[in-house]
Amino acid sequence: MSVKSRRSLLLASGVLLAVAAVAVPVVVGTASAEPGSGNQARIVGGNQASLADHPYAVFLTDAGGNQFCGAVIVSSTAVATAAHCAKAVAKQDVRVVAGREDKRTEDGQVLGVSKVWISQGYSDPTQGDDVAVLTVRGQLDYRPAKLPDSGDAGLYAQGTQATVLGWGRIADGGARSDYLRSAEVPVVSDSECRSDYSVYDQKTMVCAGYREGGIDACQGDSGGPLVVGDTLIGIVSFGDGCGKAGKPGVYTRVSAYADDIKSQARTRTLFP
Ligand code: 4AZ
Repeated sequence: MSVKSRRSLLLASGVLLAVAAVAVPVVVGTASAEPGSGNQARIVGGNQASLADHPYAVFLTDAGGNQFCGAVIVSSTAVATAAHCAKAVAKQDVRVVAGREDKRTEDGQVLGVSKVWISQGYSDPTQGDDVAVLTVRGQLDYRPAKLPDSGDAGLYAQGTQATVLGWGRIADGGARSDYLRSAEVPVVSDSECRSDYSVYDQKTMVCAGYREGGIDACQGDSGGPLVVGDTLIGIVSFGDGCGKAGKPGVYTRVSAYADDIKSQARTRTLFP
């Protein structure tokens, strides 16, 4: 593996470290690097997003209440997240927090986890298969995201504008966000992402971001949704830093796992 690949690997394991430190990510933006101007600039200070628009966006905390990852509601009993998030904290210590835009409040609901499914073959975010489904104890009261079907292949076309959501860092190495944030990022072509990341695998990953950087997911956003409308096309997985030119965010390609996620979303545990 190249030095760069190893660097990505280290970065990808940042979330695990972040759990110990206190979660990280969120959506990043720097004024200088922003394409165009106008409303894009609002992401800089943190483009606050509304759960009324994205009710399926949830976050994960450890037993101490520290947010360490994002996740996305896929049914009344399940959330999808990144495999590296599901492995970061023991099942009995994970809490799913839904309906809470501002981490400092007690809004919404906090549910434990009765079952963890991790994609077979997962070893590290840079190797793909970075997806997991958590079955919750009880019922989620918020609307799920839609999963892509065969008719949604076009959503992965280069230039499709997608929305990434999270409570992670608002700058590389910066502070976590208390509020849900969102950013609009275009899908990057497979050929471009392959030249940006030697580890890129177009079957299991999809990239999104601007060539010039500036708008991106960051540590703590891992596991959270990349949507087009209400359709989940990606799950925040890894990247070389946040918002760096030529280093778009890498997401789990949800279409490759939609059947697995759907079957897990139907899971009912009799004695959770
Ligand atoms: C992380 O460490 C992470 N810029 C998540 C997303 C990105 C980079 C790092 C994408 O969780």
